[in-house]
Amino acid sequence: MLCCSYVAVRMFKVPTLRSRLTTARLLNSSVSVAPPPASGARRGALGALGLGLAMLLVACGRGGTPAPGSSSGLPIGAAIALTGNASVIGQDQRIGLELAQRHFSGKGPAVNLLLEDGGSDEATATNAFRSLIARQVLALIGPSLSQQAFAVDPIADRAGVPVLAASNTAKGIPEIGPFVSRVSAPVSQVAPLSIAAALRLNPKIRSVAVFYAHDDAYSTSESTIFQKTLAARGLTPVTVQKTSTTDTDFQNQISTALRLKPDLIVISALPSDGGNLVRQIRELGFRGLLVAGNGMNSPNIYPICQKYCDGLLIAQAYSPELDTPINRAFLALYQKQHAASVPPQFTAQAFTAYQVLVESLQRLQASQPAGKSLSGVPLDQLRRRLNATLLAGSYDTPLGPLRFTPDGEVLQQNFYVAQVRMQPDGRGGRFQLLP
Ligand code: 1QQ
Repeated sequence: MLCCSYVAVRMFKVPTLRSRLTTARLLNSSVSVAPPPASGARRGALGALGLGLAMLLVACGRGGTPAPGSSSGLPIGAAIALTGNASVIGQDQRIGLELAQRHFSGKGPAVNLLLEDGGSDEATATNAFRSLIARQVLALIGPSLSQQAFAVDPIADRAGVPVLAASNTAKGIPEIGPFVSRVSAPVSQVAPLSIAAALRLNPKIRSVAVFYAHDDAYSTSESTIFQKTLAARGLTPVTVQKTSTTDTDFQNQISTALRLKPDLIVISALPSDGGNLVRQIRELGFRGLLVAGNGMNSPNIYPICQKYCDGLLIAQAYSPELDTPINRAFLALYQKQHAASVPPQFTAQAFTAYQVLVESLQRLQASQPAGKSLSGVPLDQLRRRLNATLLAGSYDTPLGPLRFTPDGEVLQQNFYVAQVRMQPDGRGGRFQLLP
């Protein structure tokens, strides 16, 4: 999948997007590959290898997963977790991107979405980012985890490639650099809501146990916010248990916590460690309220915690009930494929990230002199203009109206809290929004 090495692409000098797209079309490839210019001497030597490398490029072009129905157009890369712990979330994101492609197809400039597996670790995300940047994308969506973003966003930022995060919620993501922004609201805005909901459901809560995955940036960041929110309510945790995203057995930490008789347990973890933790907490007899964070914000946790997912409180940056034309259209597209269920938050956020990029490209196209298409603009200039246009725009999205601060932090208005309701057999469930 990641065969498009820098070596392979260095031989062509293709300064504009138009010539790059032409190259791709000539190669009968569904992807677009444009290299940085080679030096004069080197160019001569490399020229002799043209045919062979052109064939290699065709092969490499098949490496990423071109989105269905988008074999040409302005290239946008997406690196999301299709493997590993966070693939539970990546599956939701992939659906959001596919629905957005369908929705925006034929509206504005054609986009060619290049999807790569960003995995759930830094190394896989780095390969995906490097590969997509080498394929001369205008912008990147991803990676799935903040832990990965802190490793890979600086690579894109240094290369002048805009990164729009669709699910990175840790503190400090937009501050990585001027080319980094996000549509995923930060933990500081979202996480306190689930604590408030728990205290509304049970005002008698006095004693709280906190668990968090200490080796994950989002989990650490969110837990800090959870603990601050609790402290502001006069609730200092009776214990703070550190876990790891690779743990599967939590008996020791749970037994320690349960001896302190908590009324509430608050968890920041990724889907599979978090799902196992929830299941084991219930199996060991805890009956109180459980708050989980964004890492468990997907119906794909059901097979992990099964009937024990029931009752989990999770704050949301998306409501399927939002009654706007764009959300109704998104919901209808989703329900065509997924019958009676509603889109998960990560699906809505991925759709939104794609929307923001497409609408920014539309605005850029509209600002071009008559008869001049964006594909004639030099790539580095187009990326810069795309970033500036994106940050300056307002968007009516399934998440509601969105804007950005000059730093790239999302400005979103509405957030919610859901409670997971499982069927008694534990096979299915739903995220029910609390009033
Ligand atoms: C982050 C997150 C993850 C839980 C989303 C996939 O919020 O890593 O920032």
